[in-house]
Amino acid sequence: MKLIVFSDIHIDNYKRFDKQGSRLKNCIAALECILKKAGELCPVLFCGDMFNHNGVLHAKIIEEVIKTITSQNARIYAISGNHDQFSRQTLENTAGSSLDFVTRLNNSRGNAAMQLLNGEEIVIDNLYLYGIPYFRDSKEFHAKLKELSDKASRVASNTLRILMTHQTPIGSVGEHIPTDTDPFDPLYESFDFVFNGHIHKRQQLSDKYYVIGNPLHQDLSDAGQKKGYYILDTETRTMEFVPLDFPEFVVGKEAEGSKNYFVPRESEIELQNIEVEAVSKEGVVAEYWENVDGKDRELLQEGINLLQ
Ligand SMILES: [Mn+2]
Repeated sequence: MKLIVFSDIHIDNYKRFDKQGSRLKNCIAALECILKKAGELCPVLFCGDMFNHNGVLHAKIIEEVIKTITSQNARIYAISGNHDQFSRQTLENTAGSSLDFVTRLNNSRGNAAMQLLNGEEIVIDNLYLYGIPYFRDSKEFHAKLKELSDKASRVASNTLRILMTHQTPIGSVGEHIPTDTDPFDPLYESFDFVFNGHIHKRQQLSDKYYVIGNPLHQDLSDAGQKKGYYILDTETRTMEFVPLDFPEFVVGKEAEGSKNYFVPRESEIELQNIEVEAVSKEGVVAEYWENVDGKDRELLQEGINLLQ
């Protein structure tokens, strides 16, 4: 059997670099490419962040996503990422999730089947699949990981055990950014593969631990990276990266005839008469936050509290 694995598509009607809805169209086209490749027989694993704007889903976005999933008769197994969630995931409470709406709406319509995993074990032929939605609290994530690791360790070893997560593993980000799990944690030993979302740069962190990455460029932090998705061959247990061809963020001067998004180098931005206002520390953090993420107000508040 083959499995398609993708993550962090962050579907939204972006305004920057948009030409008459082109950015949303590209997100939907990428989703369609991936689901088309899966065909009717091959299950698709999705590691979180289907949507970009926490708690806000335009009707057009919902309609486009569901139309694409139903038209491709896709069978999708997913977990909620932080951007899908609009309330906090804890051990006691399942976070509210845009992906949950879309799953229910989708399953009421036709042949397509979506399933959102929330810490349970499901069996597909000879495959045991586990999924943990995004947890902000690393201790709670660890407790859930332990529970599933114990479950997976009791499964016969000639089966394939796959775990999906949406966290920040050691080795995936710069040393100053906090991480919340170690790819070499012995709890991962019960699984044959771990597919993690959240971090948009794809990386293999151990023989089994893969950061899947996003399938198309979202912003300047993607510059220089080739994006796409993975195919897992469950017989040979090998992963193949499949690149996708969508517009990319590029630092530098606009090249004529290119579909890419060009962001001028800082030195090329003309300095105008910028009046420097007296801003508070909080203001600086809030503005930085708007630029890098801008959605997660709860986390922003935590950052500001930390400053005070
Ligand atoms: Mn993401």
